[in-house]
Amino acid sequence: PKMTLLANYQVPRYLVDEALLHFDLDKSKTRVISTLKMRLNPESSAGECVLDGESLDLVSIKLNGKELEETDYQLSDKSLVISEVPDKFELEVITEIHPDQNTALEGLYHSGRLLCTQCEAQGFRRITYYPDRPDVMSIFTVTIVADAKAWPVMLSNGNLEEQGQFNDGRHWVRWHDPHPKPSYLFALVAGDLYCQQDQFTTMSGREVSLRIYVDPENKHKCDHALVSLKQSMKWDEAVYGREYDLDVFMIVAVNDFNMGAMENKGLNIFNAACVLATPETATDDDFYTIQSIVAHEYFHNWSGNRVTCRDWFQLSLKEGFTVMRDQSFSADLNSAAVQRIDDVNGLRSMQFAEDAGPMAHPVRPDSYIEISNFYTVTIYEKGAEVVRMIKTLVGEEGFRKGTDLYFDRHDGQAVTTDDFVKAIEDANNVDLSQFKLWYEQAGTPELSVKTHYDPINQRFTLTLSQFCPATPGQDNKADFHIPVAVGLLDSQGKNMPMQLQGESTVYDGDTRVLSLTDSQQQFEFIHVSEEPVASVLRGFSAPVKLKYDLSNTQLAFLMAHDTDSFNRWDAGQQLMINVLLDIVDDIQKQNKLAMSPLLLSQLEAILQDKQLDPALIAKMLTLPSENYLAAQMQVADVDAIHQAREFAKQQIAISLKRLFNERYESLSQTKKYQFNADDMAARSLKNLCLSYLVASHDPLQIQRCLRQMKVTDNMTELLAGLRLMVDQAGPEREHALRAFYEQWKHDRQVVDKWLSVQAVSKLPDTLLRVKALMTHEAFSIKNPNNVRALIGQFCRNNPVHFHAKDGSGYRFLAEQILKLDKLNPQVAARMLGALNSWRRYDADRQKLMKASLEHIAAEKELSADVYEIVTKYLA
Ligand code: DPP
Ligand code: ZN
Repeated sequence: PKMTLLANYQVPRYLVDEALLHFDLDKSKTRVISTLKMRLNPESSAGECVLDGESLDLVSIKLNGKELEETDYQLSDKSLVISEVPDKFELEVITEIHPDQNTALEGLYHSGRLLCTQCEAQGFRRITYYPDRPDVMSIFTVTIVADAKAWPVMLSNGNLEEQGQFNDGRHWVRWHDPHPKPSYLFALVAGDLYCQQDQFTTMSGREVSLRIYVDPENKHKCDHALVSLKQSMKWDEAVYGREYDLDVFMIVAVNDFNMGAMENKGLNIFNAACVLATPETATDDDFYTIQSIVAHEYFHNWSGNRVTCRDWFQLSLKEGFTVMRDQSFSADLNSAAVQRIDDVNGLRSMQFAEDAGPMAHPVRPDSYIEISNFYTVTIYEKGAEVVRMIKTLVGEEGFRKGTDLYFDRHDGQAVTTDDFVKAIEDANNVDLSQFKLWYEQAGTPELSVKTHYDPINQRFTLTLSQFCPATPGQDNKADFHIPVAVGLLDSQGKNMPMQLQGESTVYDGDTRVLSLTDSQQQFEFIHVSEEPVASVLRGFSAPVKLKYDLSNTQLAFLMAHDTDSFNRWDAGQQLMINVLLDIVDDIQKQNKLAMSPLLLSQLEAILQDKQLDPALIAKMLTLPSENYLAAQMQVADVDAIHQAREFAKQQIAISLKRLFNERYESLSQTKKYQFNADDMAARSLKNLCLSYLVASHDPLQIQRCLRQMKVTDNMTELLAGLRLMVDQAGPEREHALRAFYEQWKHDRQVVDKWLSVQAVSKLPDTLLRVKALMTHEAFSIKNPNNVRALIGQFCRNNPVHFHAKDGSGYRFLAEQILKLDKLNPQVAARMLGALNSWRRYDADRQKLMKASLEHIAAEKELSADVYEIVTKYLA
């Protein structure tokens, strides 16, 4: 497989002004007639015309109406090259494809009872020969012909222009999308689908018809997504001034889907799990995620579709920006503090690991072998942080001015991250040239903080310094421009006035943003009447690792008093990490274990706080995950971490049992399920209390858990109960699992949860169970959601069993990857991520993991997807 380099970018030689596609749809053999109106790009010069194409049966080619001879073109398994073309021409290519044999789920494929497409990034070339790159934008008109009984609904992008019947039982439709778009945004869906409709009136008064298409058995599951869609449309008008631009907006739910969802113009296609929900079948987390994914895909209509990417190295142009937009949407509609905590938690546990490992790459990468491997947490989540920092630097209003200019200047174009930054600079008259290193340099910078208080002169000095470790291909890093939000707290926990040396007035506000641009800088605060505790990196103002040696007492102080809710939570997390790592140390030294009374008293105070949002209480009482703890150690000791966390959890449970009990009972009054911030907060705290009560190892609490499962009206509480039950060996566990399955076996979304909870069980026979479940009727290795629920959860979220000392977890993963690679390379490559941090474990485990990686690498016919990752891991 070969490497593609950003440095080799060249403009396309031929452009496509119009693409007329005709589909004769059939499950096993679909005929595609593509008529392209092409011309020489004025920025290029004439030469051979290269079209991408993979897994296609070529039937015929006509150039300006004349059939081409085999000597006029060269065909390979990746392209069709026509040696000579005029400057302006019409090309007609007929191909045949086989949707029911497409297990990779790229291009046109068959899923359940429907046919659908996935074209991002390079799936369109599996439908027809085409310059399949995002900087070729064309106007698409799509005609679909198929048997009317088998395929009653036939959809594509844009507006429906015409439709009709033939008298042989077939029917046809024609869709026209007036907005020029790259091929990756093309979509087609056909099937016997139920449609739920609604309406939205845009800010300029246009009526848009909203439609969600689902399998008929899911017709009761569309309400939440429709509400979310209307919320998104309204929010994008209010916050970014962006209005929708077609008469219809459609969403289709599909059971077999590699990603979460796809923003095809006017026709979003969703993984069913990311759109369908009822209180009985989906948890609060599902409702929350669905709201944000519906928003994300909708927001792409501007950040991605109207203004798209020049090439795939610019992927974060649309993804980073759009994630940042969906995160602010969720923060506005729900609890901003909880949203920030969850975003940062995800970033630290996933992206920091990626940035510290063998696949580390910049937000704008400069090379790839397989672009599908770059739909990463770095492109998405770190990319979102980078855009968020820009907003922090230019302020809310300045950011809006910048995005207005960006959308205005580049509407209908395929552009770069440089163009994005330039628009913000031009609108605000600022220089972001140093800041742009965030796009170019990989790795997580470390931000070190030192403080000094001079009581005589009442001066407080904050010394900030930065360092970024080397990453593959980047040994030396230049200094970043890091926005550091700080506040100073007095001994009462009140924010103190801030005035820097050289400033004539006191800063107006509790938090101010300092810009660190050198490797080390001092910030001198004057008129500081007592020694403060500095609250640094408030709201997590930059994606860095904070090195700030606060004592446990100072952390406890911030945990109790910081007015920045993110930093308040984070101080608690740091305190927990300190305590847990001490316990790990005691385990390694075989010392007697003890729980920190300081942490216990802090947790007690939080649990008793009646003013604090219950959702925040739940977050503050949640111990850092085993994976995140592992990332804090030089050599990750999986078993000791597990033991330490279990020990701490039990100690907290026993000490605070009365309070957990009271809170649980007070939150238990039965109330019909509603998805709103208050009720969600109450359920999250209630379930957290239950998990601690069960951790106290009091058998009565198991009964309480079973009772919750019995009386509840919603999946949030039912699943929380089941999750706790799967860690309890015995007949009650088996009964609970069986009953759950019997009740829900008709529902794929729920069955995936049933698979997941079993995959993350702490009980010793978990791997055997997982293997057995792979032969269960509920599991198919061809379904990505099944694979992620069972294999993915086991390998990523069950560290003690995945990292079993005998290597059984690693061998299991390798075996599954080799099997999956033959079916679906994207899913196979994703699963490999579980071995990303393999060099951070002890020598024995490293050896075993390496052996599994080598076993995979030895396979002769690996996909480019798996090949790229496995060779980078072993490099
Ligand atoms: N469907 C993916 C997303 O929306 C890729 N564009 O992020
Ligand atoms: Zn996206």
